[in-house]
Order: sequence, then structure tokens, then C-alpha cells
Amino acid sequence: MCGKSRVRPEAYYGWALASIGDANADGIPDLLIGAPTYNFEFPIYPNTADVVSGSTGALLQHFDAGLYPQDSYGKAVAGVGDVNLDGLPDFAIGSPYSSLVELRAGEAGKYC
Ligand SMILES: [Ca+2]
Ligand SMILES: [Ca+2]
Repeated sequence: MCGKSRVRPEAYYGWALASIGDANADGIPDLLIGAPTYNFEFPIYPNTADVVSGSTGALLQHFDAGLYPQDSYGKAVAGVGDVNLDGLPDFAIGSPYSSLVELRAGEAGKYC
């Protein structure tokens, strides 16, 4: 999924930010942005994390995840380098209320 990054104040978009390296090979470091929405009564927005271009702000990769709407997926994010040695930066996304950390590999062809 590619396009303009989304801004949803109710989603706590930007609660966590991390530089993950140059995901789309344009020479500019890119960002991983967490949106760990949690509203225990009305979980309207899913917990998400986005990879966005550091040069244009365009959405490069999007993750809807979390086992439960209340697990705060994206409350903690980090670049972890190129763990699988494929030349693309990899990253971690935490879900503190599920006690999980998801390791995501950057994927060729996913980026704009
Ligand atoms: Ca880049
Ligand atoms: Ca990699």
C-alpha cells in the first residue's frame, strides 16, 4: 500500500517514532510511526504502524495488527538494522498490553 500518510488524532498517530534507515533506497532515511489507539470501551481505530518516506512523508508500508484492539500495537517501535541481511532495513513493533514484540522484515517491492 502506498500513498499519503494518514493523520488521525484519535489514533495517537506518532506516539512512537523510529528512524529505520533507507527503506525505499532513495538515499533518505525513513520513519516507522506507531498509532497505538486504545479505547477500552470503543476501539474505533485499529492499532497500526506505518513506514513513511523521510523525504516526502508518503506512506510506504502499513501494518494493521495486534491480537486485540486494546493491545496498543505500535506503542513502541524501533529500527533494528538489517537483521536478515537482505539489504533492506528491518524493524520491531511492540504490543505492550499483549506482551508481544513483532519483528518485521523490510520487503523488496513493498516500497514506493
Ligand atoms: Ca528513503
Ligand atoms: Ca532486512
